[in-house]
Amino acid sequence: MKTFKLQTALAALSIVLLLPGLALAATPDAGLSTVDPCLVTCPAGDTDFLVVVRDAGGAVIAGSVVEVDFCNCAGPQLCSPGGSGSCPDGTQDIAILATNSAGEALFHLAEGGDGNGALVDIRADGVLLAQRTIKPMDTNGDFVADTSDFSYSNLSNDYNCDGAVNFSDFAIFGNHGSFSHSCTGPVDTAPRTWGSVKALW
Ligand SMILES: [Ca+2]
Ligand SMILES: [Ca+2]
Repeated sequence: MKTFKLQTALAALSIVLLLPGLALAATPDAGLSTVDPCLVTCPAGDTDFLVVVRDAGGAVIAGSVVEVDFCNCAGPQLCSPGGSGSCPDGTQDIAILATNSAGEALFHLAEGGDGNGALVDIRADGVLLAQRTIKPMDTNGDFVADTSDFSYSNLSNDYNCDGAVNFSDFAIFGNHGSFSHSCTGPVDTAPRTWGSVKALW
């Protein structure tokens, strides 16, 4: 009898443990998920781009695989050796990160160039959440942000995405371009396996 009770208890416990798994299988909802309105990048990878993934009920999804996909942009965009995913042209220009328990994926995208205005796709578990154009500190694509990259006539320098380039944008740019920020390391934003960490050494 005791064995039966133990088995019953273990079965009930298994069901409880499986419930969070059911939540992980929820489908991301583009309308209720949140994607930062501005995709601001710097080769040094010291800007933030936040994605919060929610399902159709508005609940956050933990463990959702979020992709920031630069494949529509011609040529390499992410600092060498690139992101976690490959594009059809062979570049490693897809950054991948899983959401935490709050449904958040916070990217620090080490990137150069404005992608010629091409749209960057942001997906979660394969669902397209939004598209953004790049607002890069390095507008001329030499993977260095310096004073040659800012112009009041270039909308790529609109770092607060208000539709105009003015001193507010220059103030943001100054924290990067004034210091000649360049690529400082791998851009890979996905959690590394021990094997890939060892491969770096
Ligand atoms: Ca540059
Ligand atoms: Ca602006």
